[in-house]
This record gives sequence, C-alpha cells and structure tokens, in this order.
Amino acid sequence: MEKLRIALQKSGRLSEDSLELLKACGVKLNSGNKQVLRTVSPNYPLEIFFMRDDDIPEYVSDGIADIGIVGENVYLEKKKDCRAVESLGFSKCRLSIAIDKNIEYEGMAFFNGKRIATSYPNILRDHLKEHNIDAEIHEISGSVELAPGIGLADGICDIVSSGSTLFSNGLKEVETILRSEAILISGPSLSAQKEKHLEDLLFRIQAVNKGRSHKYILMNAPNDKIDEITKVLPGMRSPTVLPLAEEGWSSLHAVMSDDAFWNDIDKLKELGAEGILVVPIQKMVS
Ligand code: PRT
Ligand code: ZN
Repeated sequence: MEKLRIALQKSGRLSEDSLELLKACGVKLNSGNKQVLRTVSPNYPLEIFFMRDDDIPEYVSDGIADIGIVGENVYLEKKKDCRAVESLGFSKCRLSIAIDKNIEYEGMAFFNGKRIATSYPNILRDHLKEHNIDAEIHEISGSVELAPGIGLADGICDIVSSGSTLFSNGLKEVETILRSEAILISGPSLSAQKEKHLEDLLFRIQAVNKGRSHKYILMNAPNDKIDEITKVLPGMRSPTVLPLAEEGWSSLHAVMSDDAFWNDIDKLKELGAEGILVVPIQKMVS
C-alpha cells in the first residue's frame, strides 16, 4: 500500500507538538531516536521525514514529501507550490515590526527611507508594498533583534511570542504583520490513494483538535432552573438531563468550548448550577 509521507521539523519549536498530535491521532511511531531522519508508522500508512522547518515547503512542493507541518510564517515566506490544509492550534506567534523603544512611533510612514532587518523578506516586502512604504529590506538569517542596537537597521521584522526578546533588546513592537500557528501543508498533486490517507488523517486531526478546544461539563441544578440553564448551555444537540437521587434536582451534562465556558460560568452559577465539573474530551466527532 502506498504510504503518505509527512515532513516534520527535526528539532525545534514545532517538533514535540507535531509528534504529540500524531500520537493523539492514534499514529504510532517506531523510533523515539532523534538521530533517525526517517521512520515508518507500524499501524498507519505514514512515513515520517525529519528535517529543518525551512526546507519543508520545498520538499512538499517538489513531491519528496506529500504533506508537512510548518509555521504559517514559513509557508507564506517560502511561496512554494503547496496548499495550506489545516490550522493545528500550536506554535502560535506573530510576525511583527519592532523599533527602538525610545523612538516615538506614529505609523508605517516612519519606515519611508529606513532600513528593516528580517529573515522574512517576502512577507515584509508584500506588507510594505500594501502600505506604499519605501523602505530598504536587509535580509539576515539570525539574531535579527541585535540589528538596531549595532546600527545595522532602524527596525526589525521578526517572530514574537512573549515579547521578552524584544524587551531585553530595548525594542518595542509597533506593527503586527501576521498571526501564525502551525499548519498542515500538502503538495500540489497527490495520488488518489494518498488523498484518501490525507482525508483520513485530517478527520483524526480535526476530532483531536475539536476535543482539545472543548470540555464536557457536568452540574447539578434545581429542576425549576433547567430551562434557563439549558439556554446558556450549547451542547452538541441539547444538554443531557438526568434526575438526581435528591428529589427536585437534576444533573445536566453538556459540551462547551473553552471560551464559552469561561464566558458563561458566572451566569450558570447565578442561575443556580452547583457542583460544576469540567472534564477533558479526548476526541470529538460532530
Ligand atoms: O532548525 P530549524 O530551522 O528547524 O528551526 P528554527 O530555529 O528555524 O525554528 P524554531 O524551532 O525556532 O521555530 C519554528 C516555528 O515555531 C517558527 O517558524 C514559528 O512558526 C514558531 N514559533 C513560535 C516561533 C516562536 N514561537 C518564537 N518565539 N519561532 C521563533 N521564535 C523566536 C523568535 O525568532 C525570537 O527570536 O523566539 C524569539 C521571540 O520569542 P519571545 O517569546 O521572546 O517573544
Ligand atoms: Zn528554520
């Protein structure tokens, strides 16, 4: 049987979560050995290649791998012939422009005639063009945040997560160009069988990720409050209502997104819900 070949980052910020996602999808991996560059799943038609994340879009567009996991930032920068198939929800960051924290900033026009250092020249060029800014792009491959301090550039365009790298280099974030997270990419043309494998893997990924962003909620409530509480609870259809041993009380079960839970928890308590339990969901298929 033809195997689907997936390219993953060998070691770095994407590696662990990528492997963990495959595991959560029920895909076993033979080797935990990081030196191995290629491995095959014993229980799923998947072959895994490990490489630098920067090389993944090219390998996928050239058909050396069929699919891959990269940051959206890398996918957009490389401009290779591949498609973004699914957002995966991890390695969240943003690509931003930052300048010396002591400089007053009044908008993109600041960069006219200025120099910006970056490892993301393509994305930056498009962004500057979109805003009609005539700035010089200075491409460097590492330690971009040092450039303003040593007089190499007036600003930088780089990945920001917590912001502590910018802070410790005396820089402030002034423009966010892109919000990024890990994505699954696919080559331009897969065989019918590989498309089928991809569809199946995608089904599993979506079930896992949907489960991760939702919780199973159980609570006790007086029977005369059930109608009102039900209006707050979304559920996959409607909440399950089960009688408690104590007369006049019921247990309500529902599935809620994390966001909805934190938004609605006070309302649920106000309406008389008690003993609220929140349980993780491993997989969710709607
Ligand atoms: O060796 P290889 O080429 O495979 O790895 P790499 O060093 O190029 O990439 P890696 O592992 O650092 O990042 C892989 C992907 O993770 C990136 O393409 C992003 O999509 C995503 N990601 C998420 C990040 C960050 N968070 C991040 N904080 N990538 C880089 N950083 C760096 C950033 O460049 C800056 O130096 O962390 C610093 C900023 O972090 P804060 O927390 O101080 O703001
Ligand atoms: Zn890289």
